[in-house]
Amino acid sequence: ATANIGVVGLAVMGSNLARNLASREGNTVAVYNRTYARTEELVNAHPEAGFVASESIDDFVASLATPRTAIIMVQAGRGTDAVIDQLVERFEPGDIIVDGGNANFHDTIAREKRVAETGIHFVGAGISGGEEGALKGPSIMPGGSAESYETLGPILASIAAVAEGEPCVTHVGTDGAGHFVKMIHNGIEYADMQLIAEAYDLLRTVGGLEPAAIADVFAEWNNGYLESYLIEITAEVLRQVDAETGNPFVDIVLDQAGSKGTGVWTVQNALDLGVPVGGIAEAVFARAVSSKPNQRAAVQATIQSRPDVQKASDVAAFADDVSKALYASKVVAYAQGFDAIIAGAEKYGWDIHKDKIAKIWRGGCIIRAQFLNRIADAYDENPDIATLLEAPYFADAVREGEAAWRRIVATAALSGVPVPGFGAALSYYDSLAVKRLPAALVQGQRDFFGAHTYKRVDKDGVFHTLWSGDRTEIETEPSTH
Ligand code: NBP
Repeated sequence: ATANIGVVGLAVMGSNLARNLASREGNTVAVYNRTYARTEELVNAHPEAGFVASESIDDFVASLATPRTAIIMVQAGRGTDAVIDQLVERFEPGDIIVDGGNANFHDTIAREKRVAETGIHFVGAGISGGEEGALKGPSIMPGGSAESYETLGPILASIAAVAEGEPCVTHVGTDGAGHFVKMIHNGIEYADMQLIAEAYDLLRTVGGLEPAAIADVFAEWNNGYLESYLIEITAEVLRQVDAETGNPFVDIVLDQAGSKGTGVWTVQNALDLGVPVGGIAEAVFARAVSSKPNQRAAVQATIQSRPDVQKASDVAAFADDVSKALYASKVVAYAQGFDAIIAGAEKYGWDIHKDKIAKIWRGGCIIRAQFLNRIADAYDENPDIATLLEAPYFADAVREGEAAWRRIVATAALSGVPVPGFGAALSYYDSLAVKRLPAALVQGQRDFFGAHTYKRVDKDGVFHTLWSGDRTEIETEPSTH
């Protein structure tokens, strides 16, 4: 037994993670893949890594020093379960199995329970950053027991991205906490991407700018408060020219966005938790709408004319408005994502430190940005704030951008530019900001058709109006006083 860490599953993610591990001093990395050819390919291509390769799972397990630690990087779902079963059969109490794939956190909770019964630790670890992250340093969100993190923590810290001197890894919480937080990360990523796409659409349609000019705008934004990996790569994508046609790359790509499901999971779970995540949900829906060519064509065929675009007269001022609307909408999306984390932590019993989550997202992952420091500061200052929008920095940012935000949503509506992200974020903000909501009328409707009862603004108790009778009010539950 010579290896201190093993990797099972050597497709793109696993082989990159194994190479990352092997590049860190002190690690000897055992590798195993169901199909041996893949193992051979990796080992031959990277002799410098000094991999300990095994053709059989038995040899792989034997090559691990005790307590054994193995990271599974195989296809989420059945592949993961198959490997867990193989390892559980051969591991001993105290050994650690890590699932680094994109598992659904409900599966992780069930797997942890099943594996923990054998005395073996099971850690579901969200790993973000794609193949480059896996190789050069991802953001890592491990769940599982605190005990297993004592062994695993230093290994993960050695391969994680580093942001401002700190490794982008923290023990998120027990059992499925890591995969839950990874799921929310992906939901926020959907929202961030959609908002950026809407900003591009506005700059092009209303601002009249060509993709290359918009790339310049984004590159400039990347030097300011919007600085982020996603803004940076957006500029690169917009600058790209198609070699075949000479057209902007963005114009030759079919406008139907795909998704792999983690954004959908975020919204499904937010619905279950009763957390409004409209900014994230609209981003998921926007991809779904884009991928309905039949419905789009059907509506387009019925249209006589489209609204006149309210062309921007001062493009620089318009771009400034768009950047403020983008920032305010982004703040809302992140606030909603963190609300979902808070609700998940409460429901599933996780002691999640919001400031630490914001910090481990500063490097290695897709939503990496300086901006996350502001979120970390806000929760560090007061972990119990009701919403990020209450934190002084964000309250100020939204206040400063508010007028621009409204102008942009109004201009988009008048011009017929779809802004589901900007619009949902602004409506959410207004819903929190307005003194009275029409929810009072909804309560009245519910009481009318379903006797669902209501509370009054002026006294305690629960009431029902006899709508089909003489319409007098009765108290259905006595007041607490
Ligand atoms: P894939 O998701 O394409 O899975 C291929 C690997 O799974 C191969 O090693 C394959 O072995 C193995 N495998 C399968 Br399929 N069924 C198996 C079984 N029943 N028993 C044992 N091994 C099995 O690999 P990937 O794209 O490298 O992704 C790995 C994990 O990382 C996935 O969970 C994925 O969702 C996640 N991921 C994360 C990111 C990110 O940014 N965080 C990006 C991409 C992927 P074989 O060679 O014998 O077929």
